Amino acid sequence: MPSIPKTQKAIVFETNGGPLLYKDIPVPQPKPNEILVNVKYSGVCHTDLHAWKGDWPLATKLPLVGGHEGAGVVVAKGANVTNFEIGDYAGIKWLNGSCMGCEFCQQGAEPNCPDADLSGYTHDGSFQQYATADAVQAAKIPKGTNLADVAPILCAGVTVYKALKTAELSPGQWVAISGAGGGLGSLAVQYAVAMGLRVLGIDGGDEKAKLFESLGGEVFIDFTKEKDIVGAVQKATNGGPHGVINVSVSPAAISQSCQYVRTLGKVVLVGLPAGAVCESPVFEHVIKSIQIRGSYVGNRQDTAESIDFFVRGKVKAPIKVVGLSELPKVFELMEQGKIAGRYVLDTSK
Ligand code: 8ID
Ligand code: ZN
Ligand code: ZN
Repeated sequence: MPSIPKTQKAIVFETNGGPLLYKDIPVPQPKPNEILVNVKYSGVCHTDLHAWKGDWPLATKLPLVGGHEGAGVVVAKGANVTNFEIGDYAGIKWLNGSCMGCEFCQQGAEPNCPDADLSGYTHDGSFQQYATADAVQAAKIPKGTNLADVAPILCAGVTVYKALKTAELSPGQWVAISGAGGGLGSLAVQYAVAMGLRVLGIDGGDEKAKLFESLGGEVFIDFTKEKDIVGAVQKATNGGPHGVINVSVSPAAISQSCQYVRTLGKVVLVGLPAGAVCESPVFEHVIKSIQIRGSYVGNRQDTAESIDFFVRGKVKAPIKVVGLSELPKVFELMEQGKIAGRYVLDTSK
């Protein structure tokens, strides 16, 4: 049996927007249905920044340990857990647990459960060295997997994979990724390429343009330089993309996607800017018969499938690894839109 310490390092905040304290806290005890994961690496998702700021209409627990892209090793488990053994690799994801009995859980829409328990939001998450997770929802990660590389798959990967399925596109069709250079976006480009789609990306700056091309994207539009985004997107895709995956944190970019999407196309909403409204002019919406769909992480099957793409080498998030204590700096860069790809925290530093 691995020896489990009584205390551990974590990043904790006591008020939304308050100090991000790097400090020692007790190691949690798994409940009968939970595993205890020694988190080795955790990705930093923009959702963690929303949680810290408290800018969504859903309260976080306080004090809170954020984080929901945790990859690590199972070191203990509750008496009822039969699907994980000590030493297995496991992933902490956004959906920590759900009721499994409501009409949404029963049809596999577990993220939409009204009683969903959320890692790094209503349940202490992966910005600590030891985190608990409901064994039913915890992700299975094959032994031998690189835990730093797989971490971003646990939210960003699952989410964009599900969003692409929600767009119901066929190989050879155009998909636009709005926010293509960020954490979700850079993975969305790769999943889309792996699915045989033609990819147009929108984001800002040369670093993100270069990253986009290195990931297999075909056309990049820089929103900081292009004045007529709608016209440029429609021209490059010969009439507009068949689907749009919105992973930016910009209400204007989201509404714009309803204008440039192709006739009969699908606009998928993923990014969650605070207080945003998606505006679609009703006349064009009807005449073009477009569809706007929300997509929220993924269920257990989506998780397994998205991890499988990673294991088979089809997708790999462009990551930068820094110590857990560096989280405040990562949030600062994220707020400024300066992160190309994903930052991953090493919990040992
Ligand atoms: O299940 C879900 N729906 C889900 C899951 C995970 C994350 C939703 N999210 C949400 C997050 O809460 C956040 O609101 O998706 C959003 C994006 O998360 P992220 O990818 O982790 O954020 P990022 O790495 O900061 O990337 C955002 C990108 O958007 C670009 C930025 O430059 C950055 O690269 N961007 C912005 I801000 N404005 C833009 C614009 N006008 C833009 N790109 C194009 N046009
Ligand atoms: Zn996330
Ligand atoms: Zn439920």
